Amino acid sequence: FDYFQLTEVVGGLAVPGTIQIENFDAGGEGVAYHDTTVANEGGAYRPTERVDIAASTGASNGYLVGWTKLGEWLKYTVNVAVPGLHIVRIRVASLLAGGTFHIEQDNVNVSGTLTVPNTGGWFTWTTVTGQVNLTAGVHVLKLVMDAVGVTTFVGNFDQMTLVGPPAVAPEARSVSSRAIINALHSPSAPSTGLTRSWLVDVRTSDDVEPDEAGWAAVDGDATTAWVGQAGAGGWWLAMAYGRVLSVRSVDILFGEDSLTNSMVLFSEDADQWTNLKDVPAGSAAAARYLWLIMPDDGSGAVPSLQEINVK
Ligand SMILES: [Ca+2]
Ligand SMILES: [Ca+2]
Ligand SMILES: [Ca+2]
Repeated sequence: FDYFQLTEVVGGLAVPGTIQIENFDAGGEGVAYHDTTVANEGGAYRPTERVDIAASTGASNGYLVGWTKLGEWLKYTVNVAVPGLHIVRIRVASLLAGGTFHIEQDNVNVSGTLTVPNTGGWFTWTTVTGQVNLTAGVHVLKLVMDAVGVTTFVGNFDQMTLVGPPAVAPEARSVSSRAIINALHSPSAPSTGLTRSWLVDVRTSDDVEPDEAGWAAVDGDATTAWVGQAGAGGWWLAMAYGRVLSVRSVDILFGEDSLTNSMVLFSEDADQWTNLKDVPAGSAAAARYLWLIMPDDGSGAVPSLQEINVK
């Protein structure tokens, strides 16, 4: 056995960040988790806990939580850095159609119903994506199993990644104060995107103020790129425009070896965000803010964004 060494997590697991499902809180049955069978059915990692953990080479950290049944739950004490919308990505697997689950913060359902799809195998992983609105500070997240699938289990769970909102919400700034930017984004300049001239602010997860690096991803020059600094949990790049735009597509030119798994959210107020992929084909999104999110895929790759074209 690889015996689990519980290291005290001062202030909770970091959010944004990635949480291994097998790293649920200490405290045992009824306190840190509820599991319907006394044994750890997989026998791995934390053999004295009831939670069913299996060693699996394809799972992040080498372990998964399986044998998940109706009513079971797991708690994670977390420290949320920035309040607001977070993208949650849960890595799951199921031989056939799985069941449903949800995520609570301090016993309030914040995710709505999430479903484990048929991934074709117990060790064939996919990522289920949802949105959760979180309160900042030290709180308890709870992963709750709601219904089993045809397999009689909810599914296998590997890890959960939470990507946070921009620490500083993008705000419209005067283009005129940025001579170079103004030139690059002037309506008369060559432009592949109709909205380039309205772009007034770019912020990134590098959290540098003022954050000029992100402009390399929108300067109309594919030879320059924003390369995200190495970090845990994921990266984001937020763009603010001087007015509400009609956005039909966002084309992203990635650099070599870039992380490419990304999601684009849009908003009129930088408060309520909608996934661009949820906009029906042929329709336009009313967007003043765009928020590109790239979760860490564990491969060591970082995002390299040569150009983002909004059309
Ligand atoms: Ca058990
Ligand atoms: Ca179980
Ligand atoms: Ca894991």
